[in-house]
Amino acid sequence: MPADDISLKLLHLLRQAKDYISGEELSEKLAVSRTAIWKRIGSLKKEGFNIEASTRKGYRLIQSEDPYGKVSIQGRITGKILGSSLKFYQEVDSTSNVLKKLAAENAPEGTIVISDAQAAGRGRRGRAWISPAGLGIWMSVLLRPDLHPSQVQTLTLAASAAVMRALVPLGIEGLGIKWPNDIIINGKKVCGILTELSAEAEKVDWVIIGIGLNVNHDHDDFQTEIRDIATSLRLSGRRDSFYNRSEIAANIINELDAVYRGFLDKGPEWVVGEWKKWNVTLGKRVRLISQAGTREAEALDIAPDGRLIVRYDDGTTGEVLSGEVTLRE
Ligand code: BTX
Repeated sequence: MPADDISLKLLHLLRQAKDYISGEELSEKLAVSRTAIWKRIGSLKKEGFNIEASTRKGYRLIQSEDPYGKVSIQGRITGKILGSSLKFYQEVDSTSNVLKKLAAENAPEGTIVISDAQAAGRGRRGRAWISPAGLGIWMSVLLRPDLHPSQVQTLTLAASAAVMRALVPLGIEGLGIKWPNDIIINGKKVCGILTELSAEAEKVDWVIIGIGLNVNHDHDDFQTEIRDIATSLRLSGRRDSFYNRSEIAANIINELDAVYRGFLDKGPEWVVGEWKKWNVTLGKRVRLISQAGTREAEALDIAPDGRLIVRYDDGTTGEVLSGEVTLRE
């Protein structure tokens, strides 16, 4: 039995027991040595679970909200592909960088890296993604789809649709997706998605989807340069208590698993349909900023490969693969 599985089952037994349960009983039920139990208890405590140990009576879990960590997240994963291997860190430079190294060492599809903080979180085009400890979800997911590189943009749409499916039940007003990769609440960015790939001419080797979600930030937790453009779930939703990051991270993983499988089974049109349910871009006037310059247009539709279809002011239409979009009312 892999170590992770023992930790999950151990936690389950401690929860069920509600009071002390002896090391002996745990070791019998899990069919591992008492030393193995003792080691797992140590790592659960390190993750932040409040477990009391008594030489006479055994172990007891003081029930409280789960800490943010590997076991809390993994215990909620129900998907088939994503999360089979999950690595959790307190701080890394960037979860996508860590995962790139694992991808180069042949890590399997579905491997996930999450960190409580990132010292050098990355956005697109060399921009920074500010990722302090204790406040957000910073995670990267490894996919190995059998795709042509030109089809990968649809996966960015799949990821934003999945994040929306996980956030909608929280009941926060004003949530929407701005093409291609921003999740916004009333115009402010709450989540950014960075898709990176490695491919040969015709075939993708891996795709890494990096998701950064601001969860429990208060106004002052944002650095001044992004204070006016950024928001968090807590700032826009339930102000009086903290959101459970383990639960939200697991929900995002589970939804991404479902949307990814939908993409593989039903095709890109289905993903675009999911994405459109929450888009705030189509039908709006947009300002397109690309290397070629800035142009205004009306956003008409999304092509199955993820391109934005627009009508320029001179009446011609075009398809935009990437670039910045500013919504104009
Ligand atoms: P982006 O290029 O669309 O957005 C980056 C811009 O967003 C920055 O220039 C800044 O203005 C603003 N910004 C920076 N930090 C935040 C924040 N915390 N909240 C809101 N706005 C912010 C978006 O890129 C893609 C971000 C992906 C981040 C994930 S986290 C896990 C993974 N690891 C990693 O290094 N990146 C990804």
